[in-house]
Amino acid sequence: MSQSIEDLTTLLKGKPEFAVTEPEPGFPVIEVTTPVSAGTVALHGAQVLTWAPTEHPPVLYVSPKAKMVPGQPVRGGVPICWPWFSAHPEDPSKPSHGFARTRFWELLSGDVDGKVVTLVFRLVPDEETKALFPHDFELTATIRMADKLRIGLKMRNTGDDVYKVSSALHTYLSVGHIDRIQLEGVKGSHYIDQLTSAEEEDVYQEKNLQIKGEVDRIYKSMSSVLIRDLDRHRSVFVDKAGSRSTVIWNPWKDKSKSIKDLPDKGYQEFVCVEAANAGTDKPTLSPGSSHTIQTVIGLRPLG
Ligand code: TA6
Repeated sequence: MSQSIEDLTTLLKGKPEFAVTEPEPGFPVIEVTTPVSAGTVALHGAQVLTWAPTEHPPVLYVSPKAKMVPGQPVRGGVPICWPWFSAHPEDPSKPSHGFARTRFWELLSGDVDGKVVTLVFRLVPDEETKALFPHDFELTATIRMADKLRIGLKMRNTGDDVYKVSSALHTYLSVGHIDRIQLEGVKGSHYIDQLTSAEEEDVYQEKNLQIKGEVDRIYKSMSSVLIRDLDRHRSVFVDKAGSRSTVIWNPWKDKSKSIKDLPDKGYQEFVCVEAANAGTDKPTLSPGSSHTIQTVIGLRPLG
């Protein structure tokens, strides 16, 4: 259950940069307008759904078939995958990508500082999360919108046992056409190919990456990624911190058809470039310790 529209409106009172809406019953969204950009963030999953600099086409992709149903993942924007990335390592019956993206988070604050607008959300355990993940934690998501989009996820172990986590800021980037983009920044790194999950052998990325089929890879890299988008005559950068792995995913034709909340040709309009702690990059949280993963997304000239 989310905070009520009234609670949220009161919390953000007097700040015209924010507006609270409810695109679906029981699914509040905060609309953000800065002097240089605009976006929307759902209380559900503390999920950034949209963001773009003013007068620019969307930077994030949201499937036109995305469903805003409490407890179900929303296909697009920046889902927060935690406390595990992809399938649960021991129990495949547990929800893929953990539960952070399908819970209502608490809005703690909304602040404006010149051109920068900041929203802070928190998620703490309840009976349902304990059944899935028997540990104590406090998650804080800090979302800053200005001429860039900055999302930071701080994960703190508030319990008295040690545990490992994996995570991803699962960013869906909108592109002009998948055939006419090139990804720079992974050349020279190694990756685990999730499509040949038989063995986690490293594959070497010899060149800049063009998407010519289904791609589902965990790159062992701390580098930024630049997506050169020829149709939109722009580049999109994905910087990151606290992350030694970058996931790149596109479902391509066949999988696009099999994903019910994605149009058959949806694969042509996005690529996921995810700041992650995935594969062998799994932080250990000891009691009282914390780890923060961050992604910063923005535009550059095509160059
Ligand atoms: O990040 C890539 C991935 O793990 C793919 O394997 C695919 O499953 C994608 O995430 C989307 O996962 P979802 O559970 O949101 O359908």
